[in-house]
Amino acid sequence: MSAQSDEETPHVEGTVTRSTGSWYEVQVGDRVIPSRVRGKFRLTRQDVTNPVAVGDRVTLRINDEDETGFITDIHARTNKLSRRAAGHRPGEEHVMVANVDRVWIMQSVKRPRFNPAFIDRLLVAAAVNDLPAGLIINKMDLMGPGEQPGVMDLHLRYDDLGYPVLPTSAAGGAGLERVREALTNQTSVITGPSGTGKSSLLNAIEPGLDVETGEVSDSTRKGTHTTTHAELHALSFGGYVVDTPGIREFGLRDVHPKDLAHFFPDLAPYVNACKFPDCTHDHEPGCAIKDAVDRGHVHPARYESYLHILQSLQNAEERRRPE
Ligand SMILES: Nc1nc2c(ncn2[C@@H]2O[C@H](COP(=O)(O)OP(=O)(O)O)[C@@H](O)[C@H]2O)c(=O)[nH]1
Ligand SMILES: [Mg+2]
Ligand SMILES: [Zn+2]
Repeated sequence: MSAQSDEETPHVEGTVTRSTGSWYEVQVGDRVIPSRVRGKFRLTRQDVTNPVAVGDRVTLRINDEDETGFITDIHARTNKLSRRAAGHRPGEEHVMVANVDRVWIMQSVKRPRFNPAFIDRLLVAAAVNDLPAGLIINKMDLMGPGEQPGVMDLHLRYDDLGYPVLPTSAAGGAGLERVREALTNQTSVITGPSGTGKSSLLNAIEPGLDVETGEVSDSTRKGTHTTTHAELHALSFGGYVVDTPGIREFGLRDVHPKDLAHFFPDLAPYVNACKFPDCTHDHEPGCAIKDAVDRGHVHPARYESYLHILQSLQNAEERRRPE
């Protein structure tokens, strides 16, 4: 079915690592091919701002004269990390990264302070987007001897829920081998608050990456937050990693308050045992989730995060409701 010109040069497969709007960088083996896309993809997907996203596997035809490519096919995605587009096309979907194997939520022991509520919010966002998640706890070198039990508690809280926890020190080198193992041959997204050491960690596991790090002053912070174009960094030991600012709101606002507990693997098993089928697990009598918290089966901090997110979803819903 392909056009005559398609048959003159062989088609190859690659991964989109960068997008600048009209041009895409496609990794094919060790080569990076600047490529364009067939107009038809733009025309047929009007609900999406970017028909080809970073992380997409594509088929392309390489023009050997100028070493550029022409994307002729976009393969089906296993999943995607998207957000609502802002600006001139509000509400449309903007795919940040496609085919993500795991999202790693990064926190530091301190500076900036450790924030479990932030973790829980991102874990829900990851679950809503069908993305496996894990935690990286960086700056372990800043942890005092008395703070050790808190980190153990963290392992129990998250590792037991199926979220791998990797303690690291990008500065001191601790835990880096386990990070390399976890990222090998995967497409990984590292996200988390600014200053936790995401870029430092990438440089530590792959010195050639040369990602910019450092304290971000308040005056320059505004500028960095507008960076919405994710980039896949190829890893020498196989796989890709994306360093991206917060995915905090991704998909969360599409969750109906009554469905929220399903995205907490520790709460979900109890939802059908509540007295009321429409239980919000907040104030109702006979709530199986509250009972599980009281009996020590659910960590109180997790339940607190649930209530917190529930409240924000209910507030958002009220704002949307017409008078
Ligand atoms: N003590 C300590 N400082 C770190 C560590 N990792 C990063 N930092 C420092 O934290 C600051 C922010 O790091 P950066 O990688 O730019 O954070 P990002 O905003 O998450 O990318 C820099 O001053 C780093 O030197 C660590 O493991 N231990
Ligand atoms: Mg950074
Ligand atoms: Zn309940």
